[in-house]
Order: sequence, then C-alpha cells, then structure tokens
Amino acid sequence: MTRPDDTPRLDPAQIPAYREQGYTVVRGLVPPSDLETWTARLADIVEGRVEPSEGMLVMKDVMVAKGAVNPGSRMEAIAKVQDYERDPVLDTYTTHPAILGCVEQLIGENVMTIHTMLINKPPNVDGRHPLHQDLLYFPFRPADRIVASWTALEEVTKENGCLVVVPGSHKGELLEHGNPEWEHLNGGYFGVREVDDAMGERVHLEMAPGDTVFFHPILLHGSGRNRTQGFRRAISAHYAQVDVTWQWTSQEFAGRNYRIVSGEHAGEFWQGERNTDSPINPLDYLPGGEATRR
Ligand SMILES: O=C(O)CCC(=O)C(=O)O
Repeated sequence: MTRPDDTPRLDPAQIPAYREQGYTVVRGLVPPSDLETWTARLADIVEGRVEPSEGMLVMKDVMVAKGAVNPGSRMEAIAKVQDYERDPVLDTYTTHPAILGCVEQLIGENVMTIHTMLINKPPNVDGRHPLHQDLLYFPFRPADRIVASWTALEEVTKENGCLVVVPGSHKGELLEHGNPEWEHLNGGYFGVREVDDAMGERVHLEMAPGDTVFFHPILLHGSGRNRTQGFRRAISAHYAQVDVTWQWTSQEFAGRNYRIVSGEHAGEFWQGERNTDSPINPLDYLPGGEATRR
C-alpha cells in the first residue's frame, strides 16, 4: 500500500498561503536522482527504445506536425506525453512520498490521480500555453478537493517558458475558454476568452530542478515561449480526494478509471457514481463544442 511518509513537507505557513494565493512552491522537494530517472525514461519513450504504455499519448508539437520547423532530434519534436500511469517508471511520480505528502496536506487524505502528463517545451517552436483553468478538464467537484503538482525536471526560467500564474484567481469561477488566435497552438491548449488586467498581476514561477508547485484547479495559469536552445521539461499530475462527486452531463471520461494512490484503498479504482444527469455541461465553458481531451 502506498502511503505518504509522515514527514511534513509543506511549511505550516504554506497551507494558508495556498488557500489565499491558489498555489505554493516547495523548493527542492524531489531529489535529482528521481528527476534523472524520469527524464531518462521520457527520452527512452520519445527516442523509441521503450514502447509507450497502453493509453499513453505522445504528442508532437503542432509546428513540427505541420512542417513549420524541422526538429534537430526526436526530443525536439515532442510537446507532451500524457497518461503515463501504466508506465512503471514514470508512474513513480504519482506515488512519490514527498509529492503525496504535500497533496494530502492540501486536499486531505485518500487521493486518486485524475490526470498525468510530462510537458516538453523544445527550442524553436512557439509552444506557449494560454492562460487557462484546469478545472475545465475535470468532471469532479468541489474544486477545492483537486490539486495539481508540477515538478521542474530542469531549470525553468522566464527565458525558457516557466509557468505564469495569477495569484488569487482561484477564488473566482470557472470561465469560458476557447482557442486564442495564435498561428501555432497545440491541440487542447485552450485559453480563457477574456483576460483583463482586473484579474490581477501575473507572477512568473522560476524554479530549480526538483522544485514543485502545487496549484488549485481554478487558478489562472499558462506558460510562455522557450527562447533558449535547451529544453524546458516538467512532470505533473492532478489529484482529487476520493470523496468528490462527478458533476458533468458529459459522457466524456465516463468510462475512464481513476486510480487511488494513497490510503486504505490505494491501488483500487474510484467507485463513485458517475451521474451524467449532473448540472455541469463542460461545453458551456468551451463554446464551439470541441472535445475537452487535451
Ligand atoms: O507546463 C506548461 O507549460 C503548462 C502546463 C499547464 O498549464 C497545464 O498543463 O495545465
């Protein structure tokens, strides 16, 4: 059974800061040896030495897919690897005791994973991610019982496209999203339709390898372009406390299994009811009717 260890990872002051700001960064949370393991596995998958696990999506950057740039290597072609939970090496992220410990401090004990992803920002592509709210993609409520963890696999800076957040924006509502009119936008990278200065100041989260940011699913966030010749890679997962309810009218994800990763039911799948008579229609937040799958 996987359990977070008992070491408190978040400084007690970080919990109220998270409630107030919608995010908190834990410096040096993950040791370099773990980061190296995940980065090497990503390379093995992208470079064809390891088969992608069942259900895994390995997505090319749109500029590469359209032939707008010629990548110098396979890693330069990839925007993200999604749904890695069946990969035994990458999945050690979702059950990492330090990550789980923080997640449980923020949303309570007994959690499941609801989304997993590695994000690559190679050089020479646009690669921007417009400001958005991740709750758009999730059928579970209340939002306060969901949290994202995002760990830098290498130095992330303003220059290479670090995350940008709008502190306090998680206190608002889920907003309407759409496709910004950018020439090159990766599939599923939706953005909030109307972003104005009243939403607050944007903060760039520059992070060292192993630093991890935990953020609320209503927090407005995105990321800029990588203007360096290196990569900007990160590994992330979304967690929900098992005591959430399914509140989507949509059948999308209705057949998906959500795996519990801590507590007495660790290893089992979430058994909550998927009541598609629920009040929330995800397409209300995505006029144009595109699928919400990223
Ligand atoms: O890593 C990035 O550049 C953005 C990731 C992100 O915002 C997301 O996946 O929701």
